[in-house]
Amino acid sequence: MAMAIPIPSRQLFINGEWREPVLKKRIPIVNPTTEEIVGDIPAATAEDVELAVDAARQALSRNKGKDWSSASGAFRAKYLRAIAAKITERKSELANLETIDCGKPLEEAVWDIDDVAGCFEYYADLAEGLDAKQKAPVSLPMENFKSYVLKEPIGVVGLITPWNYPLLMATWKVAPALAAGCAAILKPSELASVTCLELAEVCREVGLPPGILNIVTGLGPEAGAPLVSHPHVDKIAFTGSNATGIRIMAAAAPMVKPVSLELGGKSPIIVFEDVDLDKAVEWTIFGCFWTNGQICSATSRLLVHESIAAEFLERMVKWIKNIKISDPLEEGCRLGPVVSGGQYEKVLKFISNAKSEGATILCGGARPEHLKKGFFVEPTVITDIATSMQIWREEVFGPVLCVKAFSTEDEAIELANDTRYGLGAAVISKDLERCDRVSKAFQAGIVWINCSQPCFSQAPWGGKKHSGFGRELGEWGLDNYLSVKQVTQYVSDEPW
Ligand code: TXE
Repeated sequence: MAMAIPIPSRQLFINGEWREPVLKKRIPIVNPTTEEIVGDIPAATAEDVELAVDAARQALSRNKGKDWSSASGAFRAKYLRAIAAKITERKSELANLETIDCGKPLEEAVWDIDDVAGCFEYYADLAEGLDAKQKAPVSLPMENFKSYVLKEPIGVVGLITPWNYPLLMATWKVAPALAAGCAAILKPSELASVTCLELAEVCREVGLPPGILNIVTGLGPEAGAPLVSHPHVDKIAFTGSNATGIRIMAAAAPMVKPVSLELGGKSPIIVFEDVDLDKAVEWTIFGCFWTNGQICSATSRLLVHESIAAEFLERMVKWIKNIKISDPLEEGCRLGPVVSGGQYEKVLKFISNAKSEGATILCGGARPEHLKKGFFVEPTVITDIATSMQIWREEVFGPVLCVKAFSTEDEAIELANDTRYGLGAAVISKDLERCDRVSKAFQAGIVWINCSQPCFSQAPWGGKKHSGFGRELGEWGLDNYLSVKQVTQYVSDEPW
């Protein structure tokens, strides 16, 4: 088993320096595996947010012409690559910290940190590519005019992130924002900020110009809300709950401040009758129980064809019984604790509500008997579900899979789309024409065929309906932080 490493004691990161919060408050860090307090993080308030926004503003107006936003993309790319290199250098330490902080299996945390480095590298490439795309001509129908487009950084951006992939979700925002030439203030989740504070240390070590990335940890209403309502923050990018997303959108509205929102989901996975059963079982389990079920795109509603449903469920339950649930630092662990006591209570409440509404708990549904401490919930499969039940309609954000059988493709699609959310959706079938039809019919921003959850920095990520709007990753992720300026010139000597 890997040894837990001590959590570094950090301050807020403002203007390239560590800075104690003005009100000197701190928030304890609880290890979800042991329920012990293992450190604390600084708790920023509006006073600290003010300093961070000011630092970001100044960073963009310093050395006009040679500053971060007007320098070449190649200049910014050097820093992004240096950050990626440092992160790779510290990979095992960062993964260990992530596991202690949020409870995800160490092996998964290692993959996350690899993805973090990869994402910084990817946006370094796109930053370089931006240089060639400046002054992109627009063809006009009149010869006496010529027009081109400038892509300019939006300015100072506020990035508010969740706890399920603490450093990776921060990176999905920080890397493109910096690549675009913005200055950023990152507000990670108070439930898992440790690795984001280490990102601050990485930025300090690589000599990122002061004020370009500021990191203010703290509670949502105390540190997040002032960022949203600050008149000098030009854009907010948010990943988190639907309720908080709505609050953020409302708070940004009076300033006509752009927001991009990624708000979770209740994603379906459709398994047709022609599948290889074991492969389909594996993807279904991976799609729902990966990261302890705490994934915004988790395919947590299984729709399985009635002709294979009984056999499929039998194999799935057998498979689930072999999932190793343990201290996430232990080798081979596949399921650790959920992130906090609050989340643990919430998940168990969802399960007990499902029971009282008449659903059947096919397996799991409680704390594993062999673990007396920690916020552990067994992988849970629920059947006999009516579409009116809470468990079918609301995001659980824990290891809980809902199952319904279907008889026709149309019925499967109708059930799949029977949700206010629209983030991910998966279809498993050997009939690729059918997969194609179903992909088009899904009301979702991300569709997986014959898999569930793989995610690449190059492909767009985001949802429809109540799952939010705006796309992260890929070129779309960079566009999130750029504004488009049309420049049109009259080029004729003739009078107009
Ligand atoms: O989320 P919040 P929480 C879902 C999941 C989970 C539930 C609650 O169902 O059980 O949300 O988790 C900051 N102004 N998801 O409470 O509140 C907050 O500090 C500005 C799905 O952690 O949405 C944190 O940094 N910011 C999700 C971030 O918002 C505010 C991932 C997310 O917290 C704020 C996480 C405010 N008024 C939870 N209030 C996904 N889509 O992946 C809070 N915050």
